[in-house]
Amino acid sequence: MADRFNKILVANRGEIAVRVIRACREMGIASVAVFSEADRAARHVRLADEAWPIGPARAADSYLRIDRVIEAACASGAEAVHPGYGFLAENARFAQACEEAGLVFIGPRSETITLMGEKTSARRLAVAVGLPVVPGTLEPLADDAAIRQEAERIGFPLMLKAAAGGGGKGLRLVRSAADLVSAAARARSEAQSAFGDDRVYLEKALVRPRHVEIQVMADHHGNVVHLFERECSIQRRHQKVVEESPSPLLTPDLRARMGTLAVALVRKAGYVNAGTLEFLMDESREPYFLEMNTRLQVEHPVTELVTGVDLVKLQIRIAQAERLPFAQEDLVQRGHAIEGRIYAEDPDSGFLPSPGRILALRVPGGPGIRDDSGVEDGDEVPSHYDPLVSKLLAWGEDRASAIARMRRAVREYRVLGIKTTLPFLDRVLRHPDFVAGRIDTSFAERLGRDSPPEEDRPWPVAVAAAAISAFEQRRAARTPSAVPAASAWRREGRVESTGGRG
Ligand code: MV4
Repeated sequence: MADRFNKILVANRGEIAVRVIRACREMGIASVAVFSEADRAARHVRLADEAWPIGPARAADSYLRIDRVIEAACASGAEAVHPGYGFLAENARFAQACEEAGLVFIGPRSETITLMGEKTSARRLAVAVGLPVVPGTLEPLADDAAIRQEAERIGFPLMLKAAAGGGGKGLRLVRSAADLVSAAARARSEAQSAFGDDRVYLEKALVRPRHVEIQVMADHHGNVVHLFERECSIQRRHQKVVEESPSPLLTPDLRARMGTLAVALVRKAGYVNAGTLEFLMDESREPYFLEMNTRLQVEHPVTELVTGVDLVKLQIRIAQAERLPFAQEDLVQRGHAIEGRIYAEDPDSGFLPSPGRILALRVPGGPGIRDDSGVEDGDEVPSHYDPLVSKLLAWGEDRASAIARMRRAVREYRVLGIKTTLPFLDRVLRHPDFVAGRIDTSFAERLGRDSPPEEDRPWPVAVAAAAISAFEQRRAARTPSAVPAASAWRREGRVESTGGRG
């Protein structure tokens, strides 16, 4: 077995940097934060054992600078680097730069990142192990003639996708042959500017699909397990809003089948560490493999809550060349977990970013609640980065109790100073279609377009004004918990208990 790490550099910011630093602390490993000029006083910087500046606020000049992150890692004496998600997490050149600098990249090998980053090579691998893929091409298409020919074979509607893509970038729905060539030109130029690679391929378009993903974990000794699924259909503009496990849609049989196939792909790829296989499901619940994400995902805590496995600690142990401490048969999904993402965005103004200073913060707690946050009271939410500020999670014995806890916690949450998506989460959690599990990838888009009915608004303007004024009085007086604040909270409690549906 390789030596245990003494020090890990966390190449990220916000809630995920906090999450990794916490895991390090629990394992007795020193943590090194890196920070941009906008993040000098950020929570991840305050929580880490040491912190190194890596450049100006712009991510391209700091968190995306491979040279500066590697330099900080070497200078600090860290033995390993945790990339979190986003930024450099799926950048094969970064993983390679770590390998070359003698640093352990906490994730898969750089060649595996390259293999999965090329969507058509991931599809070819999936086909080779018998995973169902959406009908389409297994190679990028050379020119318009090839695109036309393949499109006729596959049939419309279809999706044009960037070979180097992933997420929503370089994605184009094409409804008919008439739109094909112009759509291809746009997809190519979008892919070129986003990935520096203009290759595209085709897939048959699934209508109103559902998005289900399988978490996998593999060690360096050939042991591979899956940790069941996460349902991620509630997204808007390719931003997930609510995730849960188990998926209300999967049967035990389908779950086992998808898990077994996921494990087969991981083995075939020689994949190591944490990964996620994305699937789309059509109305007949037929799953189709889409792509593999070679990182820890934002929504990993829902898997942690139902399996009891700390995925970040497990990632670190695997990177230390330890063996998986359990076999597939030891894993069970217990109860139900739901995550709601809290973004610094204003749902009442088309989800415009809402950076600024957090003037007051009350984080919910109590039975079954977890809050993974990158901020504290008084912190600044910079405008330069992803607007995700926190993830609120609830665990319950079944889906109904998880929903009830989540609803309770969302209304306990108070954020003053910035707008957040908490009111939108409240609406999702109370929507009859969500409660019934009738969700597909168009659910949140539709909900986000409609303005909420007046009686559904959880925090009337007058109550918010009272809370702000109470907060300001409290701050001026420098006395803890003055009476007006307490009564404002109490009044809202009454509104909730008499006004809510369901
Ligand atoms: C699709 C699709 C329909 N058919 N592929 C969007 C993100 C990327 N990972 C894959 N995406 C999609 N691929 C085929 N063949 C629809 C989407 C899609 C989507 C998928 C999951 C969740 C939300 C979505 C929103 C729009 C489009």
